[in-house]
Amino acid sequence: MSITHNVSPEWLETQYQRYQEDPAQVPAEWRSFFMGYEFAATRDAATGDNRPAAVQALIRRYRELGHMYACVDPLTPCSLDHPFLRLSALGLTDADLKRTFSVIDFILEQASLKDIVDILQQTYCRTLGIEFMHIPIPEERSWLQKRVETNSNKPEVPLEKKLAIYHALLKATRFESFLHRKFVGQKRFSLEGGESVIPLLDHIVERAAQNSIEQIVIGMAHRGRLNVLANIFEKPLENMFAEFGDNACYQIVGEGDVKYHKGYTAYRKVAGREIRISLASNPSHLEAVNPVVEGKARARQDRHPKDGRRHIMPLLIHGDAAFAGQGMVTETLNLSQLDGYKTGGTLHLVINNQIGFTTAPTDSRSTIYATDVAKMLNVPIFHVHGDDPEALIQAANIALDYRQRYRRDVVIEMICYRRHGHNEGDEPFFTQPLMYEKIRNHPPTAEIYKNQLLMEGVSEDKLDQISTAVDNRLEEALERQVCGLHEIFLKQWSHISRNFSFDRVATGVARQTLIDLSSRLTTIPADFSAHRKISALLKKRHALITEDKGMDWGTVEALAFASLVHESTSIRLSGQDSRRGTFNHRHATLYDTKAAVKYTPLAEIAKNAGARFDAYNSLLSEAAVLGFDYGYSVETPDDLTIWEAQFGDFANGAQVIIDQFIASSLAKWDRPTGITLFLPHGYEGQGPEHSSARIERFLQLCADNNMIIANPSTPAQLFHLLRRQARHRYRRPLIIFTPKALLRHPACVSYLADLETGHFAEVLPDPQPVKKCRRVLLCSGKIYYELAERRDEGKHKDVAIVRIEQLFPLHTELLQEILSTYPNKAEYYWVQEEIANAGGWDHLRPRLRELIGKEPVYVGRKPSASTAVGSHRIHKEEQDQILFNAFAAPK
Ligand SMILES: Cc1ncc(C[n+]2csc(CCOP(=O)(O)OP(=O)(O)O)c2C)c(N)n1
Repeated sequence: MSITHNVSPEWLETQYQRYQEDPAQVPAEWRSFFMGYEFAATRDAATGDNRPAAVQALIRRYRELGHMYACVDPLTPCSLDHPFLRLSALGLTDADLKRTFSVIDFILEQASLKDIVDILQQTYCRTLGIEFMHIPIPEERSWLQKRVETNSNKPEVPLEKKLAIYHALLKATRFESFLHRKFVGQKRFSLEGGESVIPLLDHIVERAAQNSIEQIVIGMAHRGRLNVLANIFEKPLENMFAEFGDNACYQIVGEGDVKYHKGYTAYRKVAGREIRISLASNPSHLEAVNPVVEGKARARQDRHPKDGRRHIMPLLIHGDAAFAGQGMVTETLNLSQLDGYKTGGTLHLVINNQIGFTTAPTDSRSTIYATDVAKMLNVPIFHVHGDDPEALIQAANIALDYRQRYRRDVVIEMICYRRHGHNEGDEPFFTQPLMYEKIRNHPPTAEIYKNQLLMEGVSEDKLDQISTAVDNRLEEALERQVCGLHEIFLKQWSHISRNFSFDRVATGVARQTLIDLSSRLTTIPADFSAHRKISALLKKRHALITEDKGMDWGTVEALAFASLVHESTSIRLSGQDSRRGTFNHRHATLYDTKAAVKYTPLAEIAKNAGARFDAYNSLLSEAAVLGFDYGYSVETPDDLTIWEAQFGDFANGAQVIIDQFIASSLAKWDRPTGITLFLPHGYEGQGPEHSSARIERFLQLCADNNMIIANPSTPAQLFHLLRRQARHRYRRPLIIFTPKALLRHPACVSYLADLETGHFAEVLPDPQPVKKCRRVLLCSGKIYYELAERRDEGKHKDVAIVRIEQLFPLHTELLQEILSTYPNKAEYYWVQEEIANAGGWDHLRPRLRELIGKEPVYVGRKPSASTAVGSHRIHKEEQDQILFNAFAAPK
C-alpha cells in the first residue's frame, strides 16, 4: 500500500503547503515524500536527473515490499532477484551504485547507493520480513522503521545468550526424540521443525519481565504444548514422564483430559524479578481458547493495583491453518480495542509449519500470508525464518516494546516445517511426498545453529557439554518418575466449595435497604440531562418500590444488582445492547441528551462499596464474547459475571464455548465457574429465531450437577436466584432463561415482602389453594401466566399449576413435597409451549415418571424441525390449542 493510498487530494495539497512553509511542520515520512517529489520535479527540469527521487522511492519500496522477498522459508531457497526492487525498476543502473546520494528519513543522510541498498536488503529482505507500512499512524510507522533500520534488523547477541539459545534448542529437540524412544507410539504433537519456539518463548518471558510485565496469560493448541510445558513452564520432567506412563498414582479429579490440553501455572525468576506464566486449559477446538485467555487476562488486569494492562500480557500461540481458518481469530482480534474487552495488546505467535494436518496452504487460505486477517488491526506483523532464532529474538524485542508502547496487538509468524506427520502415528509422505523429501534432508535447527556458533569461533567442547547435560537431565528424570500433585484450585478459589448442594441461602434484603438503594438508583445528578422518558421511568420505578405497588422485572433486576454491589460483590454484565437491554427494560447506563456523557447509577453504588459494576455493550459476536466472559469468570469467583444473549436463540453461535468450556471445564480440568447466562426465551409469535434459547440443548449437557438451569417466572425469583449465585458456597454456571413479554406483564410482578425474606425456590407451588384437585399441570416459565389466566377464565378450580423454576439439578425432594399435597389419583400433565422435541419435556419425562409413578401427559407443540412457526396467526392458534388441551377432559 502506498503512502498516498486513501488520502484525499485536498489533504495532500494542505500538507504540501505546510511543507513549503516549513518542512518541520509535516511528519518525517511526508517530508521525504515531498522532498523526493521536489527533487524529481526540479532536477527533471534543470538537469533531467531524477535519480535522487528514484533512490528515495527505492527506500520506500523496500519498506513496503521487502517482506515479500525476505528469506523466511527453511524449505525454499532464497530468491536473490526481486523484480520490484531491481535498480532498473526505478530507472537506476549498476553505475549508480558508487554514486553518493543525499537521502532523508533514513538511517544515513548521505551514502553511496551500494551502501543504501545493502542496508535495505539486510533490514528488510534477510530472515526477518516486517509488514508495517499498512499502519495508518505515521508515528507508529516511523518508530518501527527506526527500530529495524538502526541495527539492520539484527540484534547484538552476546555469547552467553547464544549459548542459552543453543541450550534451549537442544532441550526442545531432545525432549521430543526422548519421548519418541521411551514412550513409543504415544501422541505428543511434536514441535520438531519448529524448535525455535523454545528459545523464542524463553526470550519473550525474559524480555517481558524486563519490560515491567509481571504475568503472562498464555493460550496454545496441541502442537509443541508438552515441549512448552517442560521447557518454558519447567513442569518437572519426572511428573511428565509419570503422566506419559499413565501411572496410576495420578489422581484424576472429575473425568480428566488428555495431557496436551491441560493448563499449568509457574513462576519464573528473571533477573531478580518473578514473572507468573499460566497456560489456559483448552479443548481440541482450535482457537476457541483465544477469547478465554483475553477474559482471564482482563480480569487480572482489572484487579491489578495500577495499570494492569501494562503489567499483564496475553500471549496466544496459533497454528497457521487454524489462524487463517477459524472465525474465532477474527472475533478475538476485534475485541482488542474495545473498552470492555481490551487487554493492552496481545502478542500472537503463529507457528507456520506450512501444513494443517494434511492440507496445504493452497487449500486452506485465500490470503497470501496465514496472518493476513490480523492486518485488520493495522498492527505490525513479523515473518521470521524458523531456523534463525536470533531473527526471532529481534522480532520479539520489537514486538514486546511495541505492545508496551502502543498497547495494541502484534504478530510474529515463525515459518518452519513439521518434521513428522500430524501426530506421531501419521505418515506425511502419503500426501506431501515432495515436501517431506525436503524435510527428510533438512537438518534440525539445533544443528544449523551449532554450525553457526562453530563458525563464530565457539569451541565444540563447550557445545558438547551443553548437549550432554540435556541428555543426562532427561535420563535422570525418567529414572526418578514421580507423580506430581494434581494442580489444585487457584488461590482465589480456595474458599469456594467444590460440591453442589441444595442448601438454602437466605437471600432476602431488608425493606429499608431496598428503598435506600432505589433512591440512589433513580436519582439523577443535577447536572445530567436524562431523556425525558427515562426520567419518568426512573420516577415510576422508585414509586413502585416505595409504594410497594408490584415491581416489574427490570425494577427488581436493578435491585438485585444494587444489593449485590452494595454488599461489595462486583458485577460484570456484557452482551449485545446490554446497557439499555434489548427489550428496553434495563437502562443501566443513562446517556446525557446534551453532552457526550454517560451515567451508570449502579457503578456509583458499587464504587462506594469498593466494588465494580461494569455493563458493556459487546461487539456483535456470541462466541468470542461468551468465551471472554467465561475466562473472566474463571478468575473472579467472588464476582457475578453475566453474559447476555440478544435473544437466547443466538446463544448457539457460542456453542463451542458452552459445550467445551462452560458445561465441562469442571469435569475436564477441575476448573469451576460461576458464569451466568441471560437467555431471553419464550414463544411469542416472533418466528423461528426469536423464540427459543434451546432449553433442551442445555439440559442435554447436564450431569453431575455441572450447571444450574433455571427458568424463573417472577421478578422475586430472579432476585433470589442472582443473589444465591453470588452467595452460595459453591460455584456453577447458571443458565437463566429470561422473559421478553413478561417484562411488561401486569401479573409478573413482585412485592417488597417477596424480596425481604426468603430464598430462591426451585419449585413453586400453586399460589392458590386447589380443592379436590383433579389435575396437576407441571410447567416452567412464561406459559404459567397463560395457564393461570385460562384457569381463572374457565373456572377450572380443580386444576393445580406447579412451576419447575430450576430444571437442573431438579430438586426432587421439594417437588415431591409439593406434589404430595395433591391426591394420588390426580392426573399429571407436563405443559410446555416449546415444540415436543425441545423445552424441558425429554429431560423431565423419565424423572417425572419416576417421581409420580406414571407417565405424565404431554401438552405442547408437536415435534418440529424448526423451533417455531413463522406466522403469528398460526402461533396463536397453536398457543390456544395448548391452553385448551391443558384443561380439556382426557381423551
Ligand atoms: C475447530 C477444529 N477443527 C478441526 C480440528 C482438527 N484438527 C486438529 S489439528 C488440525 C490441523 C491444524 O493445523 P495448524 O493450525 O496449521 O496447526 P499444526 O497442527 O500444523 O501445528 C486440525 C484440522 C480441530 N482440532 N479443531
